[in-house]
Amino acid sequence: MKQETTFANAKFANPFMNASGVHCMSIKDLQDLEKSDAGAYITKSCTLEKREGNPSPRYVDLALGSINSMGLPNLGFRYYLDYVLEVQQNQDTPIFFSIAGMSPEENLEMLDNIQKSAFSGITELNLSCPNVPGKPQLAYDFQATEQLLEKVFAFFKKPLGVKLPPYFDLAHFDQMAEILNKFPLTYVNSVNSVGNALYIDTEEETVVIKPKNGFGGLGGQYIKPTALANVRAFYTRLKPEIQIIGTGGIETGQDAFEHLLCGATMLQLGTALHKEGPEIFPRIIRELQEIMDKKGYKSIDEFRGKLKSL
Ligand code: RRO
Repeated sequence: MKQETTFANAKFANPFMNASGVHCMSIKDLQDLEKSDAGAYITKSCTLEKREGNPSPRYVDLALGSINSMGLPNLGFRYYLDYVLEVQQNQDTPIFFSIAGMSPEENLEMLDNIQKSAFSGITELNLSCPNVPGKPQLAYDFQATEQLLEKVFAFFKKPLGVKLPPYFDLAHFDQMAEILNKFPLTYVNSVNSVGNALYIDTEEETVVIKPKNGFGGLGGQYIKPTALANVRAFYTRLKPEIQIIGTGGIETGQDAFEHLLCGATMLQLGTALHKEGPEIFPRIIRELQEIMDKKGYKSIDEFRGKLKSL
């Protein structure tokens, strides 16, 4: 298999998966992904207690992407933990389990539960939800991020990745990479949506989503160059044991190829999966394969991370 990918010491048929938040809220959604051609899939970021999230409209597809302020709606930690414990019994590839506590303490409590459970998959700690009013994205606070990771790795021994927001300054890449390199992280997932964008309906002279007066996370084509920069910046700064998941603006085989060139190992689809549904997976696998065949690449390892400078 030409797109076979080794990630977190496990083998996946291809690098494609959903981004947490898209098509993964309910067991029905997750079963659709399970049956699809996706190489892996991840659950909706959860909190200890279930949450309704923000008022609708809270997700809008745009010509070049999407804007959302979902506000972390989810069915609660236990719902997803019970689900992943069940599916891991009948599935060879590890499942990804996303958590996004409203406080460091809540994250620590969920991680403690995961550590003590029989869960054998991969945990993603979301440090970058932009949409909960009054709760800043944790990973923009470098000191708080380091303090949390110190507490986490004092007891957490299972594979763990962090979902990061986009950064926009080389000094911030340097500082965050220096912090992340201190810990036995399995991976870094770059990027979450670009927080607090504003999209306007010119005709109506209004915003397009209700929460936060229209401010929401931007995804899709708008953010691909920012996502690629973040993948590349971390790939070139992190120790090689920390793998990268590339997320942001992946809609075609070409987008996937570019993320892989920058150094990503797994690839997550958010906006494009929301628009197209799980049928996107066979299409994008085919498109990536066409590019690889044309260029004569027999495996992704032959070009991963090998972006050339001028
Ligand atoms: O639920 C959301 O509003 C949300 C989350 Br948790 C996230 O991590 N990223 C995003 O764009 N939306």
